[in-house]
Amino acid sequence: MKERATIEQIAERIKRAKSVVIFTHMRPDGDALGCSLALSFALDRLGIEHVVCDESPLPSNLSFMRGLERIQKTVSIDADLYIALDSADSARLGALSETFERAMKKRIDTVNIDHHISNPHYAKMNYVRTCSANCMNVAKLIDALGVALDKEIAESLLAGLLTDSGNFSHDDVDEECFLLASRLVKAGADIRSLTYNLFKKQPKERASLHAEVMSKIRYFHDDKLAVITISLDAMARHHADNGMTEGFVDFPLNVDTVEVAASIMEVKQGQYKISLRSKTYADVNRVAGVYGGGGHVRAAGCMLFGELEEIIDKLSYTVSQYL
Ligand SMILES: [Mn+2]
Repeated sequence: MKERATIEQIAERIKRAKSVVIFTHMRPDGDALGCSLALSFALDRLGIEHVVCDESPLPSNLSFMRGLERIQKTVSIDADLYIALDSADSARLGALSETFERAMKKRIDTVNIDHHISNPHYAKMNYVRTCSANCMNVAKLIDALGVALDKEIAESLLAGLLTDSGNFSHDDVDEECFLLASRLVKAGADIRSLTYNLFKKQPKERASLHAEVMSKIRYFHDDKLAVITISLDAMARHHADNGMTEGFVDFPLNVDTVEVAASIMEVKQGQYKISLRSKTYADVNRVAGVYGGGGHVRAAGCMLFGELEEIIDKLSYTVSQYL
């Protein structure tokens, strides 16, 4: 039942569909929304009835994306084709995974288009190709459907490509990324506004909290470890909420001498959430592991309990073992 399919075979199946449901993963990011909306715009051009479904509330930082209003929480049409995009397994669809799994047993065809190497080919037709962003796979599909790139499609695809390639900075960025970006810009995508919305825009509360936190970076071990602390008191004074500290830890990591950066965020009195990043060699997954946390070699986290200065001492000692 579970087959590999070519993009052309999937395009043919879509053209024969009476109606389609497009699914993407829970807590969607720019790539998930970008490739889903781009395919939705392409199906509009072909006059194919469809809906786009995602179980999660849409992230406020992506509210600038065009077409978000078409995303529904549940399947409202009787479709003969279900397409999952950017979802490494069907469980990633969250509450909608049951709907997708059930379709496999009914007479509804399922398609899985993804770029994660771990994807187990969970649909009837599967196109899994490792690349920077799933928008690169969906761009191929839109080409195979014979739909020309226009501004709406191009901006959706470029939002995804920028997001998952880390603004063209990750290891897997290759010639194909730039060739696609070039086509998307030619088709009318506004790279300046996309880059601003995805990577630079912030509320003033975040800017002032950022300034205070970064003015107090502490360095240890010949400036190879940098530590920032974010207290509940500072959050309250700047009227900031938790989501606003996203990305704070990258700032001390970019200091030229620093190999490991740690952000220590107060969750409640005596409890701190630690985020760790490393630049080139230190394994912060193992640092976090010492305290029951984990993650990846370059990015990991854990929870620590106690008094702040004791926590900094402990953490600093543990990090020194990996520097
Ligand atoms: Mn992705």
